[in-house]
Amino acid sequence: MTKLVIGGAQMGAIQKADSREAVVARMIDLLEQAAAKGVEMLVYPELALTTFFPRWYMEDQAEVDQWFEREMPNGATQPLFDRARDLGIAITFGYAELTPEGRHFNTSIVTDRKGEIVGKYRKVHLPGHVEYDPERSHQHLEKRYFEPGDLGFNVWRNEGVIMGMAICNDRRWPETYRVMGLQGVELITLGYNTPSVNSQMGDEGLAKRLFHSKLSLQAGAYQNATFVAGIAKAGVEDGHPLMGGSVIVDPNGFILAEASSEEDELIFAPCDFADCAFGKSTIFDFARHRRIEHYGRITSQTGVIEPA
Ligand code: CDV
Repeated sequence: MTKLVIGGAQMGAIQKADSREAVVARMIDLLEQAAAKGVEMLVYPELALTTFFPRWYMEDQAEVDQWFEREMPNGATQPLFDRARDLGIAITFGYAELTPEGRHFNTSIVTDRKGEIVGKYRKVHLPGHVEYDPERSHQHLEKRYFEPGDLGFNVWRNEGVIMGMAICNDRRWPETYRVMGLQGVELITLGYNTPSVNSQMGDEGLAKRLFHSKLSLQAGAYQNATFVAGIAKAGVEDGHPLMGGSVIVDPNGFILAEASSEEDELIFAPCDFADCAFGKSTIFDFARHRRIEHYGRITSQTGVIEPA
């Protein structure tokens, strides 16, 4: 069974005016720090290359498209891929993807330790709204700028580990983890941009928001006997605060490493993937214990249907 040192490259704020090149330089700096700590795989946040642009309402599609990448790697990100390959570190990060057919996705990729892309995921659960909402303290327009991912929750054998990806809001949905759990997942990597403030409940408080994030990540890990790395983009972006709280969680749901700042910060943990076996072969031995004859509503029904 494989052992890997997993790192989380939490990133601090990225302002609207910051260039891709400046951001990639920060990502490479985190990569160098990770190499010095023996990290073999490094997880970056959702939409890691730019500010969290879905907070801005835009009507001009050309203005929207400037936040998207038409190919990956590209000129701005090639230095990151090159340095990761030279250091022998697998990486995963999120970016806004514009396909040759003109489709827009909130995407993440994962590489092997040779810098080759081995997997791609497109965010399934898109939060927020389509039109400008004057009732909210800030906008969250993912439903306007992206279409729901069309690739599903796949896993890949990468560096001796069965790994899969999810993005931000996906972490709050048990289905995300279970679909990968049913493919034997041992490591789920996930980047996020979570505003520190609830746009529809201003007095909610940061502690509750951090709790909900960890609760979801820890439950997903435990209930599927998998490691989970949830890594934030944090800090104040053009006046809009994003929370930190990046964690690496083990298959028992315990937090192995946790960020303490809202800035660029490396966290890491040695992970022995043999630790997934006990849960997968006992209490969460799906083949023995799941009762799919009672789970039909999970895939046949979207919203709540209350009894008459
Ligand atoms: N980027 C996100 O998906 N953010 C959501 C917020 C809007 C709640 C999240 O689930 O963290």
